[in-house]
Amino acid sequence: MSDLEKKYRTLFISDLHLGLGACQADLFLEFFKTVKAEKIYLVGDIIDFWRIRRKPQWYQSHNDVIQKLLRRVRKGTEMIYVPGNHDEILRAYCKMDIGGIKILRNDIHETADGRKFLIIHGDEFDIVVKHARWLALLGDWSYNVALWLNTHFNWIRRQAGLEYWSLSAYLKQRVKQAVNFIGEFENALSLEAEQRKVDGVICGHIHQVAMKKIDDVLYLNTGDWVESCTALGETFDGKFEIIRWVNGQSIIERELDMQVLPDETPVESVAAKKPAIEDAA
Ligand SMILES: [Mn+2]
Repeated sequence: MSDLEKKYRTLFISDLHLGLGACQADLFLEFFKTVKAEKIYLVGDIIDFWRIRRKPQWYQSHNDVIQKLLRRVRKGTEMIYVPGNHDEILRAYCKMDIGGIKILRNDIHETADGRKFLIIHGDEFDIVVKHARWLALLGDWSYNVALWLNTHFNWIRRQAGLEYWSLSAYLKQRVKQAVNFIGEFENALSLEAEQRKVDGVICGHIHQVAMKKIDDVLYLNTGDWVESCTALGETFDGKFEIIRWVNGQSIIERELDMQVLPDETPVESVAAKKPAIEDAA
């Protein structure tokens, strides 16, 4: 059994949506057995309180997930919970320690190689993303107004008994525009990292796993456990890995593999790798 375990310095998980029928809790449990970590970040939407409030779909496997997480804490794993919009109720308890899990509104994580990453769920930028084109025309101040609105607009909606407006839900309804919105989301989060003078951002929310360089920032998205079954790991040398749980095993995409950018590759080595006859395939 133990030879199946992989140990990470840090593990990042988001968008489990416990309490939602579509939550892949069983697959998560399978995956979780195979990994260990010194520190685990829960990057929001772990418990789907919206769903629970209306029509809970809570299964034994959902209890098991919570118990397995708490068990790791008891065994010495440091655990930090950065709530998202579906578990925003926990945002009222920031800086509290619940069962050994520390709740933070957002955080800065330092990797083993000394880089700093902003840890944030990402829904904070929903309104900014939806109106990105207008905001670009209106200038800098409008960006801050939109961030402010994002909190208050949804507070008003909640008072009116309406659902939280969320980008991720919106994306699913507007498939054709989804690609644009994902791009805008990634840009907004990267800009935030840049403004906070950190090396990158680790977020969730849009259920789109990613590891990409945007300008000087490394944008990382943990994905989700509703559709894609993905997580993010930091190795002991401070590099990131996207982990996709597919057919009972982890398919890994390493940060080291994406480091070689075309314009940094010496011309000779490109030429050397290129087959003589290009249309051979
Ligand atoms: Mn979310």
